[in-house]
Amino acid sequence: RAVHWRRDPAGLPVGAMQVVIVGAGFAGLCMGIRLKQMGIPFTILEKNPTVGGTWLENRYPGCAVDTPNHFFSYSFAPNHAWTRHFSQRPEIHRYIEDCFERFDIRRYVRFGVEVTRAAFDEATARWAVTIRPSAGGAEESLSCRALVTAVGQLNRPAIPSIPGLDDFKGPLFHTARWDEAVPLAGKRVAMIGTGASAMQAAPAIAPEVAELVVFQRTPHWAVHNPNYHKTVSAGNLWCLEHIPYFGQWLRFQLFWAGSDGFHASLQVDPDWTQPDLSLNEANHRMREMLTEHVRKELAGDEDLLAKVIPGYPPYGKRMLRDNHWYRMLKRPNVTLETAQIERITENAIVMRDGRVHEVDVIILATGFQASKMLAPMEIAGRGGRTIRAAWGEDDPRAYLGITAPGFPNFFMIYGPNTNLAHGGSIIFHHECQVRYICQALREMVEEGYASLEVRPEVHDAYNHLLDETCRRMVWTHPGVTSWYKNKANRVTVTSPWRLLDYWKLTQHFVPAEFRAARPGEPMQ
Ligand code: N01
Repeated sequence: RAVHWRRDPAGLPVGAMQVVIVGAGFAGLCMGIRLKQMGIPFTILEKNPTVGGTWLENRYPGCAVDTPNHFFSYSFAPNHAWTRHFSQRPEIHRYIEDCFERFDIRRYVRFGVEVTRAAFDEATARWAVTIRPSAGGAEESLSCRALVTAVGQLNRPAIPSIPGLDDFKGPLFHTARWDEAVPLAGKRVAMIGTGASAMQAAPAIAPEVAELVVFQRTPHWAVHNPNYHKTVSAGNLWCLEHIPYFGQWLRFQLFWAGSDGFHASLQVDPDWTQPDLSLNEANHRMREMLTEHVRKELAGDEDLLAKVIPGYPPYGKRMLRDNHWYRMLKRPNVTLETAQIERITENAIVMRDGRVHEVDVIILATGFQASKMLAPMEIAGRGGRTIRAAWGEDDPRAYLGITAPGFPNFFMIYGPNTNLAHGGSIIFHHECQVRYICQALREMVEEGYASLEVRPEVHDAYNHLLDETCRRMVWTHPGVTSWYKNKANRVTVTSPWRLLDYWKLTQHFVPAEFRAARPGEPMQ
């Protein structure tokens, strides 16, 4: 629905609502499509030379999605031709590219520019956005009424501070910066980390390398899904193509499973008798099911089994999908190393117990700096106060994960506490956030507001409830370390709400929760 451009007695000129979106991945594209449909002018700024965000940057072998694709795609752009239930990176990237073309968004994107700083000017109620070419060069400033960040949470690789890392003479790279020029065939390869990236990359390279040493600091739980490696059957493709609403029904089922499915198993039962291992009955049943799968896969290798069964409850860290991980560990050319790394030398990784693994290549599957949200951009709100000052080093907070007091006309997609850790599609979350932001912008245009800012008490009450809810969930379990939390053990990244709850929370923009001002007037 296009915005009804009310003739504005307060003087906000028609067309004064220019929006800058930072990021041309799934989230930025979604925002652009909706703004275009509303008739609101916008520009998307993208640091890379083309679209795709995380699906452009992560190019490691085996890179794929682990949310079913019929849900991990836009509700308004269903793709009935997914070849797999869990598609590989190239097919997902093609889908994103196709949407950019189909909705004619590419011409709104400025590629190869990084936003270094955005500052809100209270006199004009506009954001001044400073950009510079990604390849280096002179800075430039853009002005807009509203700023929307769509930069994701998982875009700055976490490089571990292992002593001697810089001494290594061979190739060394992070999974999200995969060096395709480095041949791995016949090489001795070290992979540090056993999270979602390693779970996909290691089994993909294991058959070609001479030796693969996987360095596991903590084991992760991984679930078996019979569809994970399957292509979509001809029967399903036919149904998707020919039966009305079949695609929506499939999507709804996946939504419902992600919404309700295992949410109960994440809640701490204070009376539970084995709190180290599980949280409640449902969580314990999950533990038994997962353990049974690993037992079957490792058939009798008790040493390996003892190393890979986590000591913390299921869902404490992100639940992985078994990508033939356990079978890979049984390969004769694969070693699972669980001792602590002491240091790295020019050609080896030395363990704390003195053992040495000589390797040719080191791959860091060590994750991302998720809690340092929006970094390295500097966002300065009212009074010049930066978001870093408001959040500290690693304590991001926002109302609904979208907006923060002191930062008028500023909206985030995939902001604090919006990551999904219990099933569901992050694209669904993006769509909830985009719909909410569009309603806020519509409110501004139709009411002639120059600025709009969430009330601090609304923000604080929401975050209080969120913290209380997270405290009763598996992520704050004392046996669990993860990137879902900051150094103070507060969950900053992940959403505690079921999909349905978040959909309801963001369904209607409530004007009373915001302060607003028409041009030249004080905030009310
Ligand atoms: O990163 P991670 P990831 N010494 O942080 C270990 C998304 N994603 O890139 O568990 C030794 O999960 C660390 O050990 P520990 C998805 O949301 C999605 O794998 O902290 N080890 C851990 O094993 C995912 O959750 C897909 O003890 C060190 C690993 O490195 C998120 O990205 C695919 C270490 C990091 O795991 C991040 O996944 C891929 C050190 N100093 C990624 N530092 C899909 O399928 C860290 N580790 C959609």
